[in-house]
This record gives sequence, C-alpha cells and structure tokens, in this order.
Amino acid sequence: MDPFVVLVLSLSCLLLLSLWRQRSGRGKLPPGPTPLPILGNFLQIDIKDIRQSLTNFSKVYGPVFTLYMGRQPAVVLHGYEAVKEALIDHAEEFSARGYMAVTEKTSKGFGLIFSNGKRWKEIRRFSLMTLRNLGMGKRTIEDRVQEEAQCLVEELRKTNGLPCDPTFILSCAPCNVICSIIFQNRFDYKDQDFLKLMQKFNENTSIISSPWMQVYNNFPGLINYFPGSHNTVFKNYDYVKNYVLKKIEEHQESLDTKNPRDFIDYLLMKGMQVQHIHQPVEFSHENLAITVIDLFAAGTETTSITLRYGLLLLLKHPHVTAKVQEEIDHVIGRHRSPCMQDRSRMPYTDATLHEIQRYIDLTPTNLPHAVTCDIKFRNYLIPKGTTVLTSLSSVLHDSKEFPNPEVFDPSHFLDGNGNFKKSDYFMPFSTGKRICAGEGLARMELFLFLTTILQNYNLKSMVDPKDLDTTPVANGLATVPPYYQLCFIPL
Ligand code: HEM
Ligand SMILES: *[C@@H]1O[C@H](CO)[C@@H](O)[C@H](O)[C@H]1NC(C)=O
Ligand SMILES: CC(=O)N[C@H]1CO[C@H](CO)[C@@H](O)[C@@H]1O
Repeated sequence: MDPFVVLVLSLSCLLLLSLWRQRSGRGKLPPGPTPLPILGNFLQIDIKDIRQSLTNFSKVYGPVFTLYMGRQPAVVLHGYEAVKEALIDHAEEFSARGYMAVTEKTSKGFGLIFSNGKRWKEIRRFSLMTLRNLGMGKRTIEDRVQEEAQCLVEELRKTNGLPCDPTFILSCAPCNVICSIIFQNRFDYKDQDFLKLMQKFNENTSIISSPWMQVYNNFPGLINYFPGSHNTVFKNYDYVKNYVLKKIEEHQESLDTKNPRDFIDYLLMKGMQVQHIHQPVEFSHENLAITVIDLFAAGTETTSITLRYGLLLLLKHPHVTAKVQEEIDHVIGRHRSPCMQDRSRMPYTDATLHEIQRYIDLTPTNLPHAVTCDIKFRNYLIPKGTTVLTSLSSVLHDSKEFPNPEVFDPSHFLDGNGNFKKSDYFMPFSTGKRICAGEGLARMELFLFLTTILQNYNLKSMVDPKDLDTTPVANGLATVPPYYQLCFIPL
C-alpha cells in the first residue's frame, strides 16, 4: 500500500480513538462545545478575552458547562447561583485546588495556594492563626499598614506634582506590608535587595497573565522543550526562594521562642513543635519558603493592581473622588492618620472601594478549583479531581444585582439614604473554604492607602477625564489596567 495512505489511515484511527476516549471519559459531565482531539476547545476560546468567551458559552449551554483545556475537562460555573451552590453549599467538595502546570514546577504541591488535602488544611489554619496572632502583638498589623501608608505619601511627595506612572510606588507599598509581616521589617523603596525582589515578582505576573502562559498551562509537556518566557518564571522563582531561605536561616539563628517577631518565627516554632513527634517534610526550610513566597505571590500584585486601577477610576470620575475627599475631611480631618475605625463612619468611601473591586474584576475566573471526590451536581456527575472554574466575573457583573454593571458607580453599594449596602454578590476574594486568606489585610490596605493618599493629594489627570480609557489591557488570570500617568498635587 502507498505509505501515504497508511499514514493517513493510521492518523485518522488515532484521531477517532482519542475522540472516542474523550467522549466516553465524559461520563455525565455537563454539556459543552464539542472538543477537538488533543486541542480540546482551545481554538474556540478567545484567550485574549476569556471572560467574554465564557459568557458566550453560558448563553448556549447554560450556567454549568464543560470545556476541554487540551485533553483535560474543566467544569465552568457561570453566574451567582451556580457559583454559590458549589463554593458555599458544597464547600468541602469544591475546596480542592485545580491543577496548574506552572506551579507544578514551583510549589510542587507545598505552600498554601496550591496545596491540597490535609497539608493544605493545616497550613491554612496555621497561617490564618498566625496573621491573627501578629495582629495582637506589640505592633499590630494595622500599625504596620499605617506606617507604610505614611511612607507611601512621603514617596509621592518626591514626584513634586509632576506627571508620573504610579506603578512602581504602588507596588512597593503592598510588597513592604508583606515584608513587614514576614521578615519583621519594611525596606526603603531604594533598597537594592527590595528592588531586586520586586522586579522578580513583577516580571512573573505580567508573564503569567499573558496568553503565552495559557498555552503553557494547556500543553506543558510540549512546551517544556522550547525556550520561552516561562523559563524566566522558573528562574525568578529560584531567585526569590534563595532569598527567603537565607532569611529563614538568619531567623533560625536569632529565634527567641518567647518573643516571636514575625511570620517566619511562628513558622519555625510550629516546625519545632511537630518535630518532636515525627519529621514532616512540611517543615523543611525549603517548604517553609514556599509558604512564605505564597504570601508574597498572593498579596503583592493583587493589592497593587487594585490600587493602580482604583486611582485610574478615581481620575476618570472626579465627582466620586471629591465626595470621598469630603468624607475624609469631615470624619478624619487633616491632622491625624486614617484608621480602620473610621471606615464604618464613611459609607461613601466604603462603597467606592467596593465598587472599585467589583468593577475591575481582578481575577475573572478565580484561581482554579477541583472537586475532592466524585460528586453529583445538578444531575451531572463530576469525577474526583476534575478542574472547576468559577466565573467571579459573572457574579460581580450580574445585571440584576448591579444595574448597568459595566458602569462604575459607587451607588451600587449604597441604599437610598446613603448608607452602605452589603451584597452577597461581592466576591472579588472568592467565597467558601478557599476564600482569600488575606482578605482582611487586603481590605485594610486598600482603605488606609487610598484614604491616606486622598487626604494628602488631589489627583490630576494628564488628559480630560472623559478621554481616559479604563478598558483593561489583559484579562488572563488577572485583569491589568492600561498604562496612564497622573500628578499628585499636595493639598
Ligand atoms: C485586593 C487584593 C486581593 C484580592 C482581590 C485577592 C483575591 C484572591 C482570590 C480570588 C483568591 C482565590 C480564592 C479561591 O481559590 O477561591 C485568593 C487566594 C489567596 N489569597 Fe488573596 N487576594 C488579595 C490580597 C491578598 C493578600 C494581601 C494576601 C496576603 C496574605 C492574600 C493571600 C491569599 C492566599 C494565601 C490565598 C490562597 C488561599 C488558599 O488557597 O487556601 N491575598 N485571593
Ligand atoms: C461573543 O459573541 C458575540 C455575539 O455573538 C461575538 O460578537 C463575540 O465575538 C463573541 N466573543 C467572544 C470572545 O467569543
Ligand atoms: C513588566 C516586566 O517586567 N516585563 C518583563 C517581563 O520579562 C521580560 C523577559 O525577561 C522582560 O524583558 C520584560 O521587561
């Protein structure tokens, strides 16, 4: 037979076989677009606008549907009802972390964000407790954030009211808060160690949010053989890990168990406690480092992007900014630093901060979850380990709960009398058992940083606010605001 015909025949057989295996493996998974062999639904998803692609699919297949990312199925939950039913009503079953190829090589299943099972539960409980303990020490976490807010305002003064790109300064502040909690001390914004650390982190996020990384996540086996920006991610990760390891060694030498100074001290003490019994790998220095890095990874860019996007929205809507400043004047005045107690007396400011987080929709599809066991969900059968993507975007932009969801408007969180109005749909930190472990800290930072900035400066746009574009430039894993400049005019 003609070798060409043999080739075509065997290829067709392979394709049919793999199509058949995909179909039969689906069991009673929810419906979805027909996947291609090997590629899955990859070509049907616009990776530059995953958010809109999912909305489009949900219109055809309903709020619970299946997409194949490569050969692996992922169940997508779209809209408040489906997300709530999974993450709250079936919290335990939906609490596993979904597979991400990148982190397989970096965290290796350790740490807090990408661990699972008993290990995750223990590290999570420990971390939440330690963050609380640190808050009750001599220097509370609020003190640390207030101190950082003052440093931030001083740094902004050095711009002399000239146009500047706020990205760098707004990254330093949240990074320093985490440093202060983990290493005890903040750094000067010009400290070489600090700058190097930040640079390594920032490089990562822009790469991780890029379409290239989506490809990597879908075809890890293939792409490992090609040079590409994912290699930068691994190199940077090693750099940060070595830095943290050095800090852990230093802490070990100067540890005083009666006087824990910071997160690392608590980690070391916890390790000593359990090491009497057995020698768990969880507490090897290398794995402690992964937990520490997770706090940086989860707590730095998230907060910094929110601040940067928030200032852009305030520039675009000067009447909102003016009202916030009026409230600051009225409740706090000019002569003392804002503190968390002020928030309950500042409903308009609180609503504005909620609206910023709702509007920007920082993680449109959340971090991936997975189911911990076979589970029956709305007449479907989702096998143990299946990836679950929850569209936080569809909840934050629900048009019944938030009329005109595409419009930035703090009254989405105000009642008729100007009181703050809570909403169950406010889920930028996700919900359920995997809910952001730093929610309290993040909300404290957003409130204290933004009120301290507006207490000290007027924001001046370089162009007519009407011409400012607030459309995100990327929405892969995270939503990124467009580049802009502004002036901080001292009050
Ligand atoms: C505006 C700021 C922030 C936003 C919008 C945000 C949002 C999120 C989201 C959506 C998740 C995934 C939840 C899930 O899987 O269901 C998450 C997880 C997490 N966040 Fe945040 N976060 C922010 C700031 C922080 C900060 C400051 C910290 C610092 C301690 C932090 C620590 C974590 C950790 C450790 C996890 C993993 C929790 C787990 O897997 O059990 N986050 N965050
Ligand atoms: C979603 O559907 C609309 C209308 O059917 C179409 O114009 C748009 O290109 C689709 N977007 C994506 C990202 O698939
Ligand atoms: C924003 C940012 O830091 N981008 C960097 C990402 O990584 C590439 C490759 O190392 C750099 O060239 C970019 O400057």
